[in-house]
Amino acid sequence: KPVIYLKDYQAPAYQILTTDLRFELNTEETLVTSHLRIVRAEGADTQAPLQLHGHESVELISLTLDGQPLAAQQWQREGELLSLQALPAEFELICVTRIHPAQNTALEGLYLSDGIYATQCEAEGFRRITFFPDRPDVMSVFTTTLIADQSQYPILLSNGNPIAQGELEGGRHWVTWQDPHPKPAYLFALVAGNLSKFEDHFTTVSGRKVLLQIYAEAKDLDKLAYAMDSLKRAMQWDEEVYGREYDLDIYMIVAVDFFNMGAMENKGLNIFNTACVLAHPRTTTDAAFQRVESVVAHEYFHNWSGNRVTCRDWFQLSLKEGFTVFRDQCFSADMHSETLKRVEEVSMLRTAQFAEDAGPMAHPVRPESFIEISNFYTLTVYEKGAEVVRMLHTLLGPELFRQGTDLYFARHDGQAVTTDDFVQAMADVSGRDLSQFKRWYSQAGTPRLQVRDEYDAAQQIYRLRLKQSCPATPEAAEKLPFHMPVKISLLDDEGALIPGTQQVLELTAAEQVFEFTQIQAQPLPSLLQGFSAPVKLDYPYTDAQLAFLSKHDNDGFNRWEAGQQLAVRLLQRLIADYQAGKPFSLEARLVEVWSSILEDEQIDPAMKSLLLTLPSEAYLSELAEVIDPDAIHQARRFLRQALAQALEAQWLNLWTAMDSEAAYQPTREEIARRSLKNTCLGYLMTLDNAAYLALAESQFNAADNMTEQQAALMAVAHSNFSDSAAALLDEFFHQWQHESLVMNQWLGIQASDPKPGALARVELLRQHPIYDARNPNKLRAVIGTFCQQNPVNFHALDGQGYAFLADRILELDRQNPQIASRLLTPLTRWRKYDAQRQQLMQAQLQRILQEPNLSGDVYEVASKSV
Ligand code: BAL
Ligand code: ZN
Repeated sequence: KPVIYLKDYQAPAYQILTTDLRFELNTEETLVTSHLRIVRAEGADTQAPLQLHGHESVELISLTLDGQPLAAQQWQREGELLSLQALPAEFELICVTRIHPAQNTALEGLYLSDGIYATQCEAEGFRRITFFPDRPDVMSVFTTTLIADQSQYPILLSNGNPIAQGELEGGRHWVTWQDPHPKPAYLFALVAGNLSKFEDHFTTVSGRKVLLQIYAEAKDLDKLAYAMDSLKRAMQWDEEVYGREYDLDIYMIVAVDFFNMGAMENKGLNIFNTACVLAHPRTTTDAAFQRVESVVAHEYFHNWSGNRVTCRDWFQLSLKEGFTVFRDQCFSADMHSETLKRVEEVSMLRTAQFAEDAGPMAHPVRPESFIEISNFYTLTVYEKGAEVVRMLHTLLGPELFRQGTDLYFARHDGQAVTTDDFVQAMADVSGRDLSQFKRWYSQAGTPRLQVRDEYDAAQQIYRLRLKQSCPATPEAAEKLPFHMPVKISLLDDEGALIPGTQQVLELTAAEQVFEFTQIQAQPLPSLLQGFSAPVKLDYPYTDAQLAFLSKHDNDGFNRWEAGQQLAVRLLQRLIADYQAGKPFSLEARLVEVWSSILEDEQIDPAMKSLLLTLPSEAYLSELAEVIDPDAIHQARRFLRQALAQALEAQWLNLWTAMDSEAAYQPTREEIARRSLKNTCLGYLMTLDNAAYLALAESQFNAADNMTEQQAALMAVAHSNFSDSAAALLDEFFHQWQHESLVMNQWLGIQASDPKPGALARVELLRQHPIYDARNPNKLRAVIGTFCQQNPVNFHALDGQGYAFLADRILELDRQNPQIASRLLTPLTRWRKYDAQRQQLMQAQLQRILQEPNLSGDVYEVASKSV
């Protein structure tokens, strides 16, 4: 496949006014008839060909132009393009194609998920259904008729409103749907199956009553209430916070078990991975409840940020994704806690996105080129893209930002636009020059922000010297300075905010000095509050200052951050000790900090749980110059165990205090209580003490909810009590074997077990009857978890983990290239490891590249990585 460049963008020569589709769904094949009304775009060359996209799997049955079969010399099919020549300015094209959904294992286009027909058309799946200009800047009004067997497929859904239906001979029936809003093909969807539904209503701000329906298999009907509740809260939030009202009479969500992504925002008919919609206290953890809430909201918010205003081309993907992630982040923060949410977002950004930005697939938020667009549904486009929107919000303030989004939606409603258009709306309402700010969209890499300070006691002047730089990334070696909002406060020696010093410094030059006058004594700076820019901060805090800030910082995020950085330093010293062959020892300072956190009754339990959680192995790996998976694992394990031992009575007291007989509730307070209880259990279980094994088993047995049951299972399964681990895993299996999503947890807990021999255990899991190598959720639970969340085993020096992953990639590439390419990520990070591992990982990448018919997806990632 060729490389596609942003600089080559050309507006389409033809627009599609209307698209009428007719699907005849049969067991062996599906016949698709598309009837398009087409006009040449104003100003386009009269000789311009019409270019339709069609995947090689689509069989072309017939093509008719204005009622006449198309002459052979008038069309040409080459690769994915079907070009039509010598066309009138306006015409009708009828195209009949045959496709085979039952054989579609890639899960792009139309496929069967456990007997349910479903589609996934973003980014380029529609071309697997019929020939069409499959690009987001071609928008048309769709009318869709579905015909299928009535008993097997009683429910037939597509975008928009149902306008007609009827029965046919032979037990078949049909339904026609019409979507009045012009849309690109990537937002098309259909669903056919035997589904049950959960219904509700929402009355919009202008008084329109919208029918809300969530469809799932009958057995899951009791797991839909939370998604429905989340949807209604999201609809109301978008009216209140962004002034956005829903625009159809019906909003549908369908849950399917086979899905490459989390969910998809098809107009009026979202299709969801069951993992992002089903929720029930008995089978779903609190974390998964929150994920359901945020994904439901995310897809709903796309109705404006993505559907009403869409992307001109796929380089602009972050226009809708970065903005919509920012919107869903703020929604979740409003529903729960701003600080907790921010800690979660930053943790993910700093571990996974920073690693991506430092690796061979690093790309700007608005990439310049790609081979396969599905490789660019990345943390950079999504999460860093959201940080960029957040920085605009910080720079403009909430009122101007809202004026900016109002202008953006009003100006571009019904259009396909660019990230420049988004920033322009912000510039227009604020009167600010944001041209330098746009470098956040065009330059990849994580900037480094160095801060140094000096205090002039005689003049009572305090100066902060900010210096920024950005490492080279594949698209550019030299980087220009970013426009960076750096939120700060100055604290006095009691920890109180020095009046007037909380502000947003705007760093625009490579180096800049900011001066604060009338500062009566040397202050302590709290820097980058709320993580106001996605950068790596470097300021020489002492351990004592970090301990102080962890108690007194006026910013909740920075209180957490100070404790984390203190733990990071300690862990880094332990890692160095391990590498030097020195015995581990526990430093008193961390014990004191942890002890005071444990005892502090002012700290909310959710925050306490976060504060007491050590930095992850993934974050320590990201910070390391050369990743030593064994040293990182052993150091962290030692510190956890040492803290458990040093503060044993306190962990147990707190576990007891957090234990409760009360029935499960999904409230903020109860989520916090369970989280802290599980954190305490995790520490206690590191002690290899039979009394705590009994405690964990009692928590497992007493739990009326998955959050406590699963945490207890994980603690026991990963412990050295092998017999108990096996017995509990078995009990859990028998309790939940009919719940596919719970079985994913069961698989994941085993795949992430750091004890030796993990690969052999993973091989057994792959043979287990509940495993299904065609189901992306199962692949992620076993292969994804082993390769990404079990570093000490995956990176074993015998190289078998690497060979295992390469084997899986080569198998999967023929079946589902998107998932294959996604799972390849750990091998692409070889440069961060020692010479021996580098060589082993590279050898596997080379092996993959030698495969003759590699998909564009895997080829792009592997070739950019070697
Ligand atoms: N548009 C793909 C799925 C999502 O980001 O919502
Ligand atoms: Zn999205």
